[in-house]
Amino acid sequence: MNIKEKYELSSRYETAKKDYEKWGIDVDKALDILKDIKISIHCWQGDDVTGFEANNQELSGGIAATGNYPGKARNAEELRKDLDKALSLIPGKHKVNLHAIYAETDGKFVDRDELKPEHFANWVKWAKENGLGLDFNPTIFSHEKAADNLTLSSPNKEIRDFWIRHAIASRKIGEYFGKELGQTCLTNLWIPDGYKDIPADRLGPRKRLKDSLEEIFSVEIDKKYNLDAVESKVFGIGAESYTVGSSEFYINFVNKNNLVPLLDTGHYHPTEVVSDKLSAMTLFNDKVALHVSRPVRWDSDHVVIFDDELKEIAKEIVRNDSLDKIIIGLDYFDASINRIAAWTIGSRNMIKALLSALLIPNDYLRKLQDDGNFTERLALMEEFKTYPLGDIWNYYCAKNNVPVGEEWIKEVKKYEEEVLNNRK
Ligand code: RNT
Ligand code: ZN
Repeated sequence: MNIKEKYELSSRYETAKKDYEKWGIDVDKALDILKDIKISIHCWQGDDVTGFEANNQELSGGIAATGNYPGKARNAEELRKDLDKALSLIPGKHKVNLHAIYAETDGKFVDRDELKPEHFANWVKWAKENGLGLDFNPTIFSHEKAADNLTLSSPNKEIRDFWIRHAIASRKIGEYFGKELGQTCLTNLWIPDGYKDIPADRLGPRKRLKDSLEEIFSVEIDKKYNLDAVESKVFGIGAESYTVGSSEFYINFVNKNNLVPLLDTGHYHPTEVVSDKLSAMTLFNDKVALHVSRPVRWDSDHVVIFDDELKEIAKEIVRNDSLDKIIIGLDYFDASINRIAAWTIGSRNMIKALLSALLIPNDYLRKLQDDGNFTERLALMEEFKTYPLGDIWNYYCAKNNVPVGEEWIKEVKKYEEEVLNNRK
C-alpha cells in the first residue's frame, strides 16, 4: 500500500470510528479483542477431504465435495504451502484443524488404528514455526471398515473395536499436539452411522454407539492438552432415514460424560439455526464447539459467506460473553473454485462477522428489549446494518499486515499461476 492509500484508509477509519463512538463503542478495544479470537481452519478444504493415505480411498460417509478445480494439494507438503498462502491473507493468528487421513507415513501403509503422534511430526514442526495451534479429528469414513455407513454402532464387534482403537489413537495425537504446541487441542469425533431406509431397530445402534464412546473416553487424557468433542448430525447421503449420533443422543452423552458438544451449522433441519441453540447450550456446558459451514438446501458444505446467520452466530458469541466458551471451527469443502480462495473467503467472513458483532451496541439493544421497546430495537438493528463496518475491517486487515479489501484476490491468482497450475 502506498502512503496516499494508507492515509485515506486511516482517515476513513477515524471517521467511521466516530459513528460507532456515538453509541459508546470502543473500536480500538474491539480490534484488540478480535485479534485474540482464534478460528480453527479446516485443512480438508485444501484437497476436497481426500487425505494422503498410501492406499487412498474415495470420500465416503454420506458427505461429498463436488467440482474439479485444478491444482489441489497432492501431499502434505503442498497442503501446508497452500495453507501458508491462505493464512497470509487472513488477519490474526489461528489454528489448523487436521484429520487422521493427513498423516505422513513415508509412503508406507499404516492403518488408522495404528496411527501415532510421530505420523504428525511434520505438521507439529510447521505449526511451531508459524505459531499455530492444531486441532484433530479421527477419520471414521473413507475406509473399507466404514463401507456401509456403520462404524462405532456396527453390529459387528470387530468393526466397532477397530474404530474404538482409532479414536483412542486420535485422542493421543491430540494430546501430543496440545503438549507440543502449548495450546489445547480439540479432538472432534464424527461418525457417518445411519440407515438409508426406515430402521427396524433404532435403539440397538444407539446403545452400541454409547458403549463404544464410553470405551473411547474411558482413557484418561489431561484436558489441559486435549479436549474431546462429539458432533451430531441429522442425515447424510445414504443415511436419509436415521442417524445414530443425533442431536439428542449427543446432548445427553456430553452432559453425562463431561465432553464438548460440537454443533455443525449444516446438521439440523433447514429452518433450525445454530445461532438460536448457543445460548441454551452454553448455559449447561463449559465449552461448546462449532463447525461453521453453509448448507444450501441440504448439508452441502458451501463456503461460508457473510450472511445473516453467520452474523447472528457471531452476535451470540460476543454479546453473551461467550468468547472463551465457544470454540469456533470451520467445516466446508468446495472443489469447484480455487481452494485457497475458499479458505480465505470463509475465514475472513467469520472474522468479519465477529468484528461486526463487536461493533453493535449490544447492551443498549438488550435494554430496549427488556423495556419492551421492540420498535426501537428493530429500527436500530436495521440502521446498524449500514454502519461503516467495511472501513473498520479494512483498517484491521492493514493493521494485521494482510491485504485490504479485494486486494487478496490478486495474490491468489498469482499463486494459482505460479504454483497451482504446475500441479498436473
Ligand atoms: C460431516 C461432518 C464432519 C466432516 C469433517 C470432514 O457431515 O460435518 O465434521 O465434515 O469431519
Ligand atoms: Zn462438521
